[in-house]
Amino acid sequence: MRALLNRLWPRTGRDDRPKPLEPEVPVNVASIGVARAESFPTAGPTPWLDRADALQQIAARLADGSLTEEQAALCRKWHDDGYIVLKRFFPAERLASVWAAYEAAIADGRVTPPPEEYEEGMPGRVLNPHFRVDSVREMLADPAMVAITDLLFGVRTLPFQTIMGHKGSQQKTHSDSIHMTTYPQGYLAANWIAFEDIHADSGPLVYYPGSHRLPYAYSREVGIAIEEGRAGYDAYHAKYEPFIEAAIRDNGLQPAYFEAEAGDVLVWHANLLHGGSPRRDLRWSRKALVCHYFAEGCICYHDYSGSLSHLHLSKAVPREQFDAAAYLAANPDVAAAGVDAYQHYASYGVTEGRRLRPDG
Ligand SMILES: O=C(O)CCC(=O)C(=O)O
Ligand SMILES: [Fe+2]
Repeated sequence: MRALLNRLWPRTGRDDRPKPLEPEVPVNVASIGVARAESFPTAGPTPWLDRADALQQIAARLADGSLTEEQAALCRKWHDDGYIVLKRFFPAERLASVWAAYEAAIADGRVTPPPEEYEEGMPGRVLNPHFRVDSVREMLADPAMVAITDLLFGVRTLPFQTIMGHKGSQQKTHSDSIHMTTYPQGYLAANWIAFEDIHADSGPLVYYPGSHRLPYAYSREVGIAIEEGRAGYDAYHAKYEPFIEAAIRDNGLQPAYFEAEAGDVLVWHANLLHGGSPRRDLRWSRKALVCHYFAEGCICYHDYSGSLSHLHLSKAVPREQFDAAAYLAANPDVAAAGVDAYQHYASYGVTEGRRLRPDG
């Protein structure tokens, strides 16, 4: 699959990539006090594969040669079901080396799994290990992977957040839109990478094909006040989770389980319902990395707590004072990825504490 994709998207440089998103109604992040869905205009653009004419658009792009058959098939699947599966996308050697680097980072204390009841060889899930482990960051920013998210949104996408873990999360069914919300709506995608063959009893990822077409359910829709969202997750469990369970029941949605082979990737839509199914046999591990991407140019926030993403809160050096050559010299992986230096810096270099110059 990966070889196929590399042929589909040869690395000819960043100029091949689509442009960043341009919101129809621009919003200045500095003017947003409480970042909840209702604080933003109801304005597009809607992602191209969520529009009513998406299938005609796919056919037209296929006909004019701007999409290959393989790309068109991925786009149709995304439109119809709200997810795609990329079989054997990452080869075994890559998985092994990234996992070994992650384990080494746990062993030497660079990465600290949350304290929880100890299970032999199975520490808890770690948020954003890519801040500390280079090979995880490279996997998040993998050009073939980002080419897929670029295709699905038709605009340039940026790697954003990672979660890595040894075992099933048993996380209740949800849409990521309440946790990683975008303005305009719908410009978030996640990919779930299996690091081993996933056993049916390990608590595989569960997802509901077609659920991406349900109306987005934000805190407002489920009656969670801003004070409740800021106080912790009680209201989430009491109001959001039952709301989603009822939506599944009322719409007759059927679960599917990602019983993946090592290296398979499932990419899900911003509004696809998913979670971690119950671990039926606690002896099975479920090694995986989840990577989240959003469209460059959108505003990313946390509807539940009403806060802007860390990406918008940083005190970044303005573009006029930024020395791109020095930044690329200090960060060779960014230079190798061929991305715009300032965009990289502003979007996540700041929060990762990247150096601006080789000497400082
Ligand atoms: O891995 C899982 O069980 C669920 C992960 C998830 O929901 C997420 O990362 O958004
Ligand atoms: Fe999620």
